[in-house]
Amino acid sequence: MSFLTKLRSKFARERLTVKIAWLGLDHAGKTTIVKRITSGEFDDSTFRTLGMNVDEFSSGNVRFISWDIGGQEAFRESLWESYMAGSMGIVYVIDSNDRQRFDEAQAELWKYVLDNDKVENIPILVLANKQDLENAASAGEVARSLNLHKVTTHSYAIVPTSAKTGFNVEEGLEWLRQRVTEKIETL
Ligand code: G3D
Ligand code: MG
Repeated sequence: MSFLTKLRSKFARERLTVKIAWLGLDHAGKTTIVKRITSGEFDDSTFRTLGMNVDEFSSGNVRFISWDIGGQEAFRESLWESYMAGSMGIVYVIDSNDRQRFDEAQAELWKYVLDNDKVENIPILVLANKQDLENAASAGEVARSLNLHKVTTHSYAIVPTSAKTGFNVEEGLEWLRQRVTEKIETL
């Protein structure tokens, strides 16, 4: 067995600990999704995230250290870049019901993540959240608004979710778990 093969099977057996960063405008639902993952329930008493929350949760063989960063403008400018450093995945959350802010969400995603030389080629999971709301935009509409078809530098997926009902939250996380695991195995 070659050294690399041995290393890969060691990774497959062992738990990987991976930092991920949650990004997206304020009120998109980041903190509520993290709460849903860690508690399995919808908690509508989340307070506005001032600064950041750090949580841990597991999916399969991966233990995620999750950094949920306040989305307010003051935080975005000063904290996003430094908090993204060392992340092996980014979750970008959109309020699919707030079409008025799609342009702003698109500009932020491209400025801080996709057009940012300092962000390495790490997988990006886009969550089109709040799908339980009647007028929520579909994942396709959100993808078009974010210009995701122009992404060539990162592997990405867009998944419609609801932190309220739990719809697709685990599926989204599973996509990220697979991408992160693959990336580590090809190192
Ligand atoms: P943020 O961390 O991205 O800033 P929050 O966003 O998690 O604080 O959520 C902002 C508001 O959206 C919260 O409501 C929260 O309950 C709500 N929310 C989050 N996800 C969903 C969802 O999937 N569906 C619905 N219907 N609401 C959601 P409040 O009322 O506390 O502002
Ligand atoms: Mg928050």
